[in-house]
Order: sequence, then C-alpha cells, then structure tokens
Amino acid sequence: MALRTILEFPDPRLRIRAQPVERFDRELGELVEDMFDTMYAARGIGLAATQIDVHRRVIVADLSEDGSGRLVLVNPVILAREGRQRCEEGCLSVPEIRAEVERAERIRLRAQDAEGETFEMEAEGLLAVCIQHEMDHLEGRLFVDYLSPLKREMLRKRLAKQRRLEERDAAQTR
Ligand code: GNR
Ligand code: NI
Repeated sequence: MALRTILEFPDPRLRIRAQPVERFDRELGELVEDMFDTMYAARGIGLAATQIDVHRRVIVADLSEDGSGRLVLVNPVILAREGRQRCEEGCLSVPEIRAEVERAERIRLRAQDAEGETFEMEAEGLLAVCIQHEMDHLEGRLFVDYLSPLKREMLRKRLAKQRRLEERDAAQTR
C-alpha cells in the first residue's frame, strides 16, 4: 500500500493536460492501486491521476460505503450527455471548499480498464457528476473554474489565509 501526495489548488501542476495511457503494464496496475489507497485514505469518492502529479488519463472512483464499488476508467471518452443537474461539489485538491456546479444528468462513456479492455457504460446522478469532475481534472480543469471570478478570488484568499494559519501552527509546534 502506498499513499501519494494530493496536489492542492492553486498548484500549477493541476493545470497540466493528461496524456493517453498506451502501456497496460505492471506500472499502471501499481498506479491504480496507489490511487485507490490514496482516495480511500482521503475519504474521496473519486480521484484523477493528475491530482497525484501523474499526467496520464486514469481515474478511479468508488461511491460505495464499503469499498465494493471500485471503478477504473483509463482513457475515458464521453459519447453522449443528457439532461442537467446541479450538485454541491467538493474536491480533494481544493480542501474545505464546496460549491454548486451544473453538469449533465446522464452520460454514456467509453473507457478501458486497467488491463486495456475497452468497455462502455452509462452513469447518472452523483456517479455522473463524479466522472465529469474527474474528466475535468484530466484536462487541467477544476470545479472552481465554473465559479464567478469574484467567488474564485474570495476562495483563493480564503485558501491563502488557511495556509498561513497552518504555517503558523506548524511553526509553534516546532
Ligand atoms: O470526494 C469527492 N467528492 C465529490 C463530491 C461531489 C462532487 C464531486 C466529488 S469528487 C471528490 C474527490 C475529488 O476531488 N476528485 O477529483
Ligand atoms: Ni477533484
């Protein structure tokens, strides 16, 4: 088991566009396992490789309570979108912040699994939100990009202040 460090906004590496996976080898298997470990440890429902500074098109997700709903999406492509939904989103790379984002209600997608097998699936509701959120990460997009510039600026200041407080706390315990 290996936990990887999750990059946090406004780290510029979160803006890198991920490249397609071409080799379905042991290294990819290890990346996927580390991503699940890191996601479960952080109590997230999804994680994109971008968030751990690996710029390959790999997503893991699990919306179950007990680790029984593992989903791996390699090189995912959305084939169709239907409807609209608004959901309050959070992101492991933007800690403590939640905001409403509008996304498609239902999506149909094609992806490969960790062995390179191609499959298609449909998703709706929270799973559809999660997959769209993760696919944005692979493009270097964050959910805060959908907020108004004013809200995003408020958020950036709040995070900068949080970091300063964390720095101060760390200095005091040294
Ligand atoms: O754990 C997460 N929860 C969540 C809630 C609403 C909408 C999207 C998400 S994804 C997020 C984990 C994460 O940051 N994935 O990139
Ligand atoms: Ni996220």
